[in-house]
Amino acid sequence: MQVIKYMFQPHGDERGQLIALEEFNDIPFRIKRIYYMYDTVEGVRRGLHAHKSLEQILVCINGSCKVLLDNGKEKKVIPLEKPYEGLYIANDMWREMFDFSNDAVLLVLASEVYDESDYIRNYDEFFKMVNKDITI
Ligand code: T46
Repeated sequence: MQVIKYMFQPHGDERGQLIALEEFNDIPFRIKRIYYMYDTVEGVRRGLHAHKSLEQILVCINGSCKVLLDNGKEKKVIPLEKPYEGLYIANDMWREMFDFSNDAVLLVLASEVYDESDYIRNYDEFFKMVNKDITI
């Protein structure tokens, strides 16, 4: 599995850091939605679904968390601990976010507006979909 992590360019000076993200320049899709999660309760696991067509970039702009990516063949855990790192998640990828620090703020840039019908929340359904070319 290829993990795509963007390293955004901080515009730092004596006052501190600033990161600017532009669609199609820094982000490989049109940004139709931004959301973020914070005050995540200790021990909680979020996500646990895939998307049919949504693409996203996750940035832990404060604190840290981990993301499990699963393409139905391989799983990888990616730590997010820097505000200049962006994890790209394509569609057809099962994701789980966990190990949130108390101060974690996880920002998500999304290619589409919210649409519940784009979610695949059943792992067996996801697994069959991504492995449909494999006959057992
Ligand atoms: C994803 C991961 C990384 C909305 O009303 N609008 C929105 O844009 C979103 C994202 C959520 N919601 C509502 C739906 C639920 O009632 O907020 C509630 C929590 O959403 P959800 O349980 O889907 O949150 P996560 O953290 O499990 O998943 C979210 C995204 O939904 C998902 O697309 O890839 O973050």
